[in-house]
Amino acid sequence: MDLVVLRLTLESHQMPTPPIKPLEIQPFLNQHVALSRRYFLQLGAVGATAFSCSPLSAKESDRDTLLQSAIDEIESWLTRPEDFRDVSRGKPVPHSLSAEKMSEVGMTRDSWKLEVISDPEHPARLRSPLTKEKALDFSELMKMAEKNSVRFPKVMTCLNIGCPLGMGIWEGVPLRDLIWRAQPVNDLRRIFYYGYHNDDEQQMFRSSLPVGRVLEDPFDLPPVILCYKLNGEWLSPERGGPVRMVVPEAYGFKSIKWLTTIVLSNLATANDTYEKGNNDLDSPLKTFAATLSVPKKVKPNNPLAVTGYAQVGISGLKKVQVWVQNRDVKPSADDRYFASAPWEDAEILSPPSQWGGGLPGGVIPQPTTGFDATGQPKNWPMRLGKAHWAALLPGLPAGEYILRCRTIDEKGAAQPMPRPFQKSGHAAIEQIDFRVED
Ligand SMILES: Nc1nc2c(c(=O)[nH]1)N[C@H]1C(S)=C(S)[C@@H](COP(=O)(O)O)O[C@H]1N2
Ligand SMILES: [Mo]
Repeated sequence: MDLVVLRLTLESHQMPTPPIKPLEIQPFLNQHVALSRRYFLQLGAVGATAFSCSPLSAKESDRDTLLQSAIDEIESWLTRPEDFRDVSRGKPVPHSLSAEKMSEVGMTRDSWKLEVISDPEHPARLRSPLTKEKALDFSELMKMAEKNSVRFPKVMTCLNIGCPLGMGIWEGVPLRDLIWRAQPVNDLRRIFYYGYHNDDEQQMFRSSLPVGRVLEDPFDLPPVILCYKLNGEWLSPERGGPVRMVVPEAYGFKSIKWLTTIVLSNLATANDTYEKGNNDLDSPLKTFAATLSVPKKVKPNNPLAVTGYAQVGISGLKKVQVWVQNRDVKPSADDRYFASAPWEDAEILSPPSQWGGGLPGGVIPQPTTGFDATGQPKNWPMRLGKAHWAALLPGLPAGEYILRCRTIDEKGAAQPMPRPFQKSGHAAIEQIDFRVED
């Protein structure tokens, strides 16, 4: 609960994203999966080219033990549903209600109902709105799922927090399948939707999409879904169950939890609750990197192992790079994003041998977008997912240093470009201080 309150305070005051320090991250890494050595076969070779004085070589058996043990501590690729960071508004937050109350207000699979209605203010013409008596219930949703359901991996990230909340495989029915049930015929330009909000208009958290995004999937994106499972398990109340919206390419605020109402509208502009607070409502996920572990103190001339993650945004991920700056050497003031610094490539880790996240049987469910029939990824790293990286930095003389990491996306843009503004999602270059001393 305290955590929830903290997040909400952060959000409502629109504070800058807090830098992610290794110590703060630790509590969230509740499920370190010991990744098998065999899996990182390729790493040695990549590492050796990254740092010329690195003791790495192309042979697995020669893999630097310092780096390997740092890699062994990296969080799992998928996050257990209960380990997601929670961003939920409401007094009380709906997932804290008693079981009895939840069943009274439709927050259980047995009691859930979803209405699809026309916007009274900007009506869309519908032949068959799904109002009160005709509202969809969970068993009907499951019937739709038998005909057509999808699963895709996606990282959930709050536009205002920056550090991903969790990585999941989300399962659901394409929203458009439901929209067609309402038989829209005309005057439909936007779809907005909201969830249970303690029956208090003031607490409503609403999001919206242009109808075109719902009816068709541009740029090979997965569809927008009515999501009922996460990592193979029924969606918990905390994650927005029984049903939440999940918008693959969007920041978290588009993925409304405890979904109750879908409104088909002829409104031509966005009307998301997140508009308040100066948020950029049309921003797809950005690519950026951050550290997971950096030693605070190192002995002179001893190599340091550094690990981290990258959020792979809409423009993909080509590289993760790191740069160590001696505090005594000031970078040039007109190079805001350190574009001319001597960045070195880190290693983007291969797919893990264990996915984590509490997947039943530990296997990727079949079929899942982006994975083949044997449960292996078709491409790596995966767009809209997470990737992990590691680097072995050469030993340094005594002094105070700043470690920075950044991504290069598939278009060649170096973080925080091409979209550096904070209100379209976090992409600022992280900086971590460390000291080299005896
Ligand atoms: N009904 C409702 N849905 C919501 C929210 C909310 O407060 N109420 N928060 C949104 C925001 S801002 C984010 S970032 C994500 C967080 O999802 P998570 O709590 O599952 O990590 O949920 C979104 N869906
Ligand atoms: Mo958010």
